[in-house]
Amino acid sequence: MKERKRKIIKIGFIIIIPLVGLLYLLTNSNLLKEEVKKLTNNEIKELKEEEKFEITVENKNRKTDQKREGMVWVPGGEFSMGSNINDESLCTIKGVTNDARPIHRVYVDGFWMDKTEVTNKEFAKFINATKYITVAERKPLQEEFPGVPLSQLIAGSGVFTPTKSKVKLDDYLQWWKYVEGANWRHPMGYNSNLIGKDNYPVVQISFEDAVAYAKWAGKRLPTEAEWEFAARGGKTASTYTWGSILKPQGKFQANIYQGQFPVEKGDTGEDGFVGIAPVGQYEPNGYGLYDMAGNVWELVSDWYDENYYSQLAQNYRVSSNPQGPEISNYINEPNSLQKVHRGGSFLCTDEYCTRYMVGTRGHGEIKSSANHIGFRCVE
Ligand SMILES: [Ca+2]
Repeated sequence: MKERKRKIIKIGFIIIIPLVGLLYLLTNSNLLKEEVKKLTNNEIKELKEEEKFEITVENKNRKTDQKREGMVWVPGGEFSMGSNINDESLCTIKGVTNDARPIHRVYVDGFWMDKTEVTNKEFAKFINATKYITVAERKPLQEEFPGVPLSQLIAGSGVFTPTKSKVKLDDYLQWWKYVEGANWRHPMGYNSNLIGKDNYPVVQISFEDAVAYAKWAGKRLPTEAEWEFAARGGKTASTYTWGSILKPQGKFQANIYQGQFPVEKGDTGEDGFVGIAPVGQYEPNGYGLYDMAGNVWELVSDWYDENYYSQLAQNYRVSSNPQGPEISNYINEPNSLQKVHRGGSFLCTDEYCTRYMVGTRGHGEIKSSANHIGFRCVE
């Protein structure tokens, strides 16, 4: 069983860790049998040779007529999307950031966006009003996971569990555990709670939970293109949401991870926080948005397809309001339905998974959740 899990998931989970997705992977889903058009290696090489960032051109129609509480106006416009960062040092997997290439030209309309990730306090209002039950709180059904023994069908979610000693960073199951009873109310399991954490981002949220919240709030999730336009804050080609230097004047700009990963007491909290932080603790970006890098990953509406950027670059000079591919396509887990996640988390380190770099991408299984994944909304 353990060997099978390792074999099936060895690459994708290192990026996002969809632990509930483990259950899905052990079933024989045939949901993704459709052929997706693939570029040849030569075509991809040509696209990459041409790739470059061009200047961001914002729309002029800045809305000032009406304000939205807790939101800022993102003007939209035309920008260069993606990343050409050398992948060798990221996530210890060669080629892992090729999904963010080539850099391609995209236009998005303007939109309102939440200044911060949705907090526990905000999510609690939604739960109180609707009595909604999140995916992690539901007992997985036998018909959903026909290959999984009944004893393993327990409600829970993924929790980062530091290792006792230094480990090789090639198997995330060493530090990610499926914990019974872990959900948004108990992010680390039964023994954890939200006391004093009203202003922390809600976590242990799966895609459908985020969509349900957004609908209740009269909002929606951003597309991946909207998210990246917003995260760049009007800047062109910068590596981070705040610029091109990780620590300008020696000052951290986001809650990420310093120290030995993923060891117990390894997180030194040099940036001010060991583990997750309340929202809005660092300077906002050019649009007044907080925490677009680090703290928690953010769910967006697009399906994940590692070749999507190549397809857009091949088909359009400028892709207008791209909504993502029609269905997910991830070669390492062809039977897993994956959504895009963006921004990295408090667990991202320069040693492992530097996805706080603004153009890079993450992804995770649609039903899964973990204690480093949250979201924010747009309208
Ligand atoms: Ca930190």
